[in-house]
Amino acid sequence: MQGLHLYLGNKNYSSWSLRPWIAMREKGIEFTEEVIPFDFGRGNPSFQTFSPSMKVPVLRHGDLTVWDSLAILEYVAELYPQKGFWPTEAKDRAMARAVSAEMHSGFAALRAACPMNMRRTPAHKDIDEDVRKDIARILNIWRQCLGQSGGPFLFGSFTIADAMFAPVISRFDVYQLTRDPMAAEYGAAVKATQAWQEWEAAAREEPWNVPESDE
Ligand SMILES: N[C@@H](CCC(=O)N[C@@H](CS)C(=O)NCC(=O)O)C(=O)O
Repeated sequence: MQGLHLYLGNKNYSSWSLRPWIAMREKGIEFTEEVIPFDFGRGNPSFQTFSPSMKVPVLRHGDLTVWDSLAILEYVAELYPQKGFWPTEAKDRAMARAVSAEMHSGFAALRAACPMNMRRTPAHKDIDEDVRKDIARILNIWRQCLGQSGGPFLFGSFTIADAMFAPVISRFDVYQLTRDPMAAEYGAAVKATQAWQEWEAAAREEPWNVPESDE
């Protein structure tokens, strides 16, 4: 089998890149990676050499190109069925897919108001009602999943659902969006993973700054 190659945006800012990366790393999948920094405002023209959508992340596997975070995660879950990317029980799997899809297609207000910026010095940001609703919904999802599974991850062990919410954990921290102890405990479990720590260390080392995301 040819190797998996993941194209990523800046680790500090690219929430969609974090999702497949953290799951693949946490599950011990071998892959090579390439960070292609954004060029905000103009878009990065070099994205066109590997990304049909001009966005990251992109997974290259031989002659296959997969250009969407959730599609990448589904593909690696199929390649490595024994790795537990999804929960083993069909009902848990259905719920994990539902919350992952909800994250993938939703929470636009939170994403727009609080872009991922792992290096941001934690400080409270004033938010509007729409962002408040997004936060409340995310907390409900986490409470329901953790209540059913018993934690420490949403479905017991680390799955794609945790990867999909990983950027939210960073946003909750750096914009100080909640004091909910359940969220703090769940966030701590994800941040304690080797994969999170590696990603965050790399994000802190990056030389690029995107001023509009640094507010
Ligand atoms: N639905 C896509 C969204 C990908 C996306 O929006 N990526 C952003 C970075 S996090 C991007 O490439 N932006 C560059 C641009 O729009 O020029 C996915 O899930 O992968």
